[in-house]
Amino acid sequence: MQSLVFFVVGLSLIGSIASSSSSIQDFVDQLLSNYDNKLDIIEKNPFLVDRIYRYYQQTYPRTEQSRNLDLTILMKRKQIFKENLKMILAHNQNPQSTFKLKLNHMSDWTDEESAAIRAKIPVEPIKTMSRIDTVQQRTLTVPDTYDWRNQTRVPNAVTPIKDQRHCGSCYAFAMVGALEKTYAQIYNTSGPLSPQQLIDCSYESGCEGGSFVGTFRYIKDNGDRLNLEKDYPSTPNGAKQDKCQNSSGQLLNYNQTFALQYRQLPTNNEAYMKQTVYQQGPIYVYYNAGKREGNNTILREASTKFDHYATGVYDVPGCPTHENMNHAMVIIGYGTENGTDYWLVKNSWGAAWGDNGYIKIKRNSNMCGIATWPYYAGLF
Ligand SMILES: *[C@@H]1O[C@H](CO)[C@@H](O)[C@H](O)[C@H]1NC(C)=O
Ligand SMILES: *[C@@H]1O[C@H](CO)[C@@H](O)[C@H](O)[C@H]1NC(C)=O
Ligand SMILES: *[C@@H]1O[C@H](CO)[C@@H](O)[C@H](O)[C@H]1NC(C)=O
Ligand SMILES: *[C@@H]1O[C@H](CO)[C@@H](O)[C@H](O)[C@H]1NC(C)=O
Ligand SMILES: *[C@@H]1O[C@H](CO)[C@@H](O)[C@H](O)[C@H]1NC(C)=O
Ligand SMILES: CC(=O)N[C@H]1CO[C@H](CO)[C@@H](O)[C@@H]1O
Repeated sequence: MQSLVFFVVGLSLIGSIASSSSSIQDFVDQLLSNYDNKLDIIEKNPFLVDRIYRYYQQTYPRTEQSRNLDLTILMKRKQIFKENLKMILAHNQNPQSTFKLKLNHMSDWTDEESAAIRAKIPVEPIKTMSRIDTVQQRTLTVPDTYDWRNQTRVPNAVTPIKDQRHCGSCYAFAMVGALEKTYAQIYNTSGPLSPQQLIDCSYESGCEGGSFVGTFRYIKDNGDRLNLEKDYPSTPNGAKQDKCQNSSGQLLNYNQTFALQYRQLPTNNEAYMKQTVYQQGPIYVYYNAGKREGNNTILREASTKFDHYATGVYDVPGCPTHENMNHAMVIIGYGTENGTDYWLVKNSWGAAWGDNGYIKIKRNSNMCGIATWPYYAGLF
């Protein structure tokens, strides 16, 4: 009987909330706020799932190209959406968790679509020994909390969130994120740099992935030059273009005293990473963003939770630290929230993802390999 009553309540709520601008997660939370057995309600009311999913589709309409009217695909998407909805509701009920999840534009993506924005990162063994940062301990005392978005040492060191779209080009976005502080330092203005130039011109693998070292080498070979994003814009869907459109760009050095260089940080040394983030600027990290194909439970968990992260400190115990490194992001700060140390990380999946495009990832436990292969680049 309860579910029948619920239907009526649910439908009237849909009518009133759908017209406001509340997020899909707020919508669901309000809809289910009076129920303890949220998962049961979802499981027993297919009609309710239909209505929530319809609201979701209105919130995130698909573009013409990706709209697929094939009924089996539509049913499959709805099933994926339902599984994600249940996973999110279950996670958010856990009072022990240090973070919350939310529905977003990725909540009905197939495994293949999720895989497409993950990249193949060529493993870079410690072959470039000369580039390893050998200052094993910086002696500097650094603040306990730091955020490169708010500081005054180098105004505009962090630019607005970008979106790599359906392309495994995180490596290019992370590279520009790591260099934009250097641009701001040289030109004293905000300089969103062009990931598209790196995707098209660097001889890395376009939307199939690439490496820090490969993209850095391209910039050096290009005379320390990289275009601003406005002069070399991204393609509408993030895809690689057939040829390099413009290999000129802004000079990323000042004078003979300092050269544009990079260093790889010693692996799994987060105290040192913290000092480096404060002293040098944002750093580039490889990361295990999970995987849904196959039967690896922990990788699947790391994938679905990462995709739906909302707020708090992300922590998936047991997330592998040396395998499945398939993403690159930029650490732009660090701190402690409710007793849990975190890295403040800039992603390139748009501002609708995560906490306005950012994520706090647990610090001092090499969470998902964040401390396995860190790099920084700049003038020194
Ligand atoms: C940098 O730009 C800011 C604002 O545009 C200006 O106030 C400041 O004087 C500039 N600093 C230098 C060193 O040119
Ligand atoms: C290439 O980009 C530069 C800005 O970096 C611009 O001045 C130039 O006109 C562009 N060239 C072409 C052929 O688009
Ligand atoms: C290069 O720039 C640095 C930082 O602004 C400055 O200290 C140094 O004197 C400059 N060197 C030359 C040769 O201009
Ligand atoms: C995953 O497990 C299911 C059932 O246990 C099995 O049918 C399937 O073949 C497995 N898939 C892979 C990729 O191992
Ligand atoms: C910190 O913990 C308190 C009590 O558990 C909770 O109410 C609060 O939301 C938490 N703060 C953050 C930022 O997660
Ligand atoms: C500590 C602090 O003030 N952090 C702020 C830095 O700036 C971002 C946005 O630019 C805010 O969201 C943070 O709260």
